[in-house]
Amino acid sequence: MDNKMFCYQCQETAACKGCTVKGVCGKTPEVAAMQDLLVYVTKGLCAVTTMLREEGEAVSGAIDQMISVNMFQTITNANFDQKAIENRISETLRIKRSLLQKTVGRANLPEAARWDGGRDEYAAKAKTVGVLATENEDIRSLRELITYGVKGLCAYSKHANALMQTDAETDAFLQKALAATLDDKLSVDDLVALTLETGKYGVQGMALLDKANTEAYGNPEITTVDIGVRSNPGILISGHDLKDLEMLLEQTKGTGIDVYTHSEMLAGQYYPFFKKYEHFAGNYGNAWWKQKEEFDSFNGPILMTTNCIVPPAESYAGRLWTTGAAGYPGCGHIDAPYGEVKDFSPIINQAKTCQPPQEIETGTITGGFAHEQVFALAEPVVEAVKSGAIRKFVVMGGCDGRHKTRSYYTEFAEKLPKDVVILTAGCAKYKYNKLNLGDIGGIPRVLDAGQCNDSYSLALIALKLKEVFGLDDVNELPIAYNIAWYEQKAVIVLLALLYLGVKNIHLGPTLPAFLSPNVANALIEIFGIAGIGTVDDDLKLLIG
Ligand code: SF4
Ligand code: SF3
Repeated sequence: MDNKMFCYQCQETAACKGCTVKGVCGKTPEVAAMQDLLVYVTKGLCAVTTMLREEGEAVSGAIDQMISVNMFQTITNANFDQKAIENRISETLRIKRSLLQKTVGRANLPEAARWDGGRDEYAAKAKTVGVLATENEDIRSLRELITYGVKGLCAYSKHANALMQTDAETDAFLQKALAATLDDKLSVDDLVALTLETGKYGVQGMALLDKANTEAYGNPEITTVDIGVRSNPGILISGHDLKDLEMLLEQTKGTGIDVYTHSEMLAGQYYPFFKKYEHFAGNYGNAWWKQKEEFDSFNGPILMTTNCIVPPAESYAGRLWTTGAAGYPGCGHIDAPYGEVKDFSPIINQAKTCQPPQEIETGTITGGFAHEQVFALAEPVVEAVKSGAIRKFVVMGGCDGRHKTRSYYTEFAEKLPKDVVILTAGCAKYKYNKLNLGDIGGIPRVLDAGQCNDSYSLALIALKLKEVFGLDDVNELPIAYNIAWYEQKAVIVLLALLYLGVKNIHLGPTLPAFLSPNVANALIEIFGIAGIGTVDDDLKLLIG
């Protein structure tokens, strides 16, 4: 076998098996290799920090944050910049070198913790440390399931960190979990237990981010968002980082530039804090994978604060900017340490030279149904369930993607009986949020809580309903789960739902390639996880 690379971490992996020549996402073998090495040295650093904690030594917050950003950089579509990734490897090795000296038991650490090397050695080392370095396919599957869940958790931690919120327990856990994926002594059973524990910290990590977001910006509230355009030049902000949105809105005040949200940043529109900015325009476009056409017609600069970047067309590459964990070679990157203001003036100056956005849609969409807003509506919702006006809820959150098979989700939403309400979060909603599915006695049939991390809200809503209806088990609720996944944030959301005891989740459009047949069977047996079938069959199965 002569693979140029091997990556199977996302739903769009080649032939549902693995990208071996070039990523379907556009990742080159060289970038894939450096991401493999970054994951490896970060796991090595985690083995060191975990040992230090066990030996009673403190680990600084700066190191916790570095580990989260390292893992975030390797999430699908986050960072395509080989140099930036190599710099992270060098910096990680530098930090590890000094920490290693402080450990008493360093002779017992795994090879990843002790390995060191110069840049000229990175490529050769990367070849030996990728996913396929673990031979047993079940151990490999569980190691990767944990690693991908932790990547998602790191992304959410990073956003909370940007708002100066941290949770030392979650950081210690995620580092312990990454270190454990290097440990050849752990059995399949040990790794299964660690997978479930990762879900527990997934809940904790999403709770931290929810607290960070709502303390800074208020609780999301019902909001009608314009999807048309205004007449000023604009800046389009995409991704998940609300702190970046705040800084951009602050710096564009009074400049004659409007700020529009794209894809996952749509949720920024729902927070009360951002409504005071008059130049905060509507949402432009759809989910991440449509950006090639939409970024072209937007005409102004685009700021990617996180995943998901599609390799840009020449027509707008000069207008694409990145920040934080995101990166693309040749595109401008703006950053600052946590707690400091990023200087977005190069983007603002560029916007002043650009034409206003070209209109691609008109109308509005409604969202903002995170936990507090839904709790405020609890009475009519509960009444509607009791009277039978609402027969069922179906959670259709998660990710969107470019595969044609994802039209399943549009069709599923369209064909749902009129007494069923969709609960959603993440960019999966773009498959049905413009269908005008109507309302049930004033309750919209699509309740959008926000970003993928706001799946936490959906869990709180389910727990609240369980309490109101006096049920013992969350699975007794009239809620079905038909979740779409694409990248690793969806993996931590899935593990969090499993930890909360949710059963019979349908996951599509395909099951993860990184689940070995045995691991997939275990998930099916223990949790009733299933793939998707035809729309009509699944409607019968899930709705009845
Ligand atoms: Fe392939 Fe997905 Fe990995 Fe990209 S992230 S290389 S598409 S598996
Ligand atoms: Fe979307 Fe990437 Fe996953 Fe955050 S933006 S849900 S795909």
